[in-house]
Amino acid sequence: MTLTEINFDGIVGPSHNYAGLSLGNIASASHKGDPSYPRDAALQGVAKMRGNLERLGVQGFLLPLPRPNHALAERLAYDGTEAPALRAAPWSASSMWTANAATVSPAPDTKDGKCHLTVANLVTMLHRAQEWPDTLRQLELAFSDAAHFAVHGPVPVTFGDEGAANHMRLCEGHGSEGVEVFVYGRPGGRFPARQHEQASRLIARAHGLDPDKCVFIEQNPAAIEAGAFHNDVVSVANERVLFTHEEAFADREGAYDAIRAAFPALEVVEVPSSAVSLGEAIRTYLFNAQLLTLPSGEMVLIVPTECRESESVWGWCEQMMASNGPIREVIPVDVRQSMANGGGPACLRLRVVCDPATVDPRFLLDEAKADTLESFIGDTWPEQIDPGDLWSETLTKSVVAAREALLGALDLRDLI
Ligand code: SUG
Repeated sequence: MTLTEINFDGIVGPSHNYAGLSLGNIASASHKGDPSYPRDAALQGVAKMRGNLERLGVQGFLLPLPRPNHALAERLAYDGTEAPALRAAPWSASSMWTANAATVSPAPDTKDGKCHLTVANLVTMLHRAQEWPDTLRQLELAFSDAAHFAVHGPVPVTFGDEGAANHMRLCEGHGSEGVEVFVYGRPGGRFPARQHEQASRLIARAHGLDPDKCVFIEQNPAAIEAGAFHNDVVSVANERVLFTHEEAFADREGAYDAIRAAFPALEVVEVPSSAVSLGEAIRTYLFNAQLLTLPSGEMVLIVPTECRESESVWGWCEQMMASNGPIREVIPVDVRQSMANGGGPACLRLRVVCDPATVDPRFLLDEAKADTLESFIGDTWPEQIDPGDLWSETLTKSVVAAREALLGALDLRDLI
């Protein structure tokens, strides 16, 4: 059995819009009320997947969830008079950020030798808290092979859990035993701390991880304050490399020491604040990058194009590429529609280390399926959504029809 890292990208749903729903997410707040372009957004996502399929030879995807969510609207006693945020929540296409779908512990790390996935409860934000039941259904379908996967329901709602966005894994190779790093926030700041320490500890126990191979680290409150609402906005790990901003963790040295104690081969690639300020790192999403090991063994970093346009960020990247460090190339991709809601290349993917043959093949991409996605999205996804369009009969009909047509084309009508 060949264990491979598969990136499951969220296909951007036809209801993608900018409602400013996420307190503490600066991009989302600053684009509130802007027109959105769901077709462009979804095509940008497919182009990113195509690039990675070509680079890695394997790529997965998860489907948009049913929107508008009439059951949520009913629970909100929706009658058209509510505050704009409540009006918009049932329309959110936020499941596109699959880094928040679940926390994943690959088979080599777990007691029973299965890959464990716990769906994230996302309780901190109303528009995200509606995701988990439909996400769970999808995970149960994609990873239904019970000999290889264990899919868990959400942790109790008392403990906010935002999934893989606050979880990193260090290992010699994806198929070998890893050290799992859980990053949590402490409440009490200006913005919500969305990952609760107890949620992370509970998941580590439920997944059957070896306590000596788990590290729990506090996120820097200053980073949350500056807009890093998830840890993956300020650091990312791949194999033995931790790529991080100097100000990512509450106790910088303590964090590196704790990881090194469990994983002595750790290589930290740290970007100092003097080279890239915390604010610029968050604005450009340098760390919300996909740090990938190519089949050649070379490591590359897929960053948003915003990084290429920033003097300090690109200057640092060029210097890094010229050095002899582990990250050999930095590749910009255009995911601007997602970025405007605070979601970069890393937010758009959930990493699952497994044998691709054990995954329901309907969730795996190939060139022909990428063509299908492009053609359905091009024909049926709304070109533009203005905030006032939400709940209009025309838009409601068109987003429902667009999603259902795509599910039909992918033989995934089970998800309707
Ligand atoms: O939860 N934005 C998402 C972005 C999630 C990014 N994910 C990771 N960092 N892994 C969020 O804040 C904005 C929706 C709106 O405002 O309409 C939003 O939900």
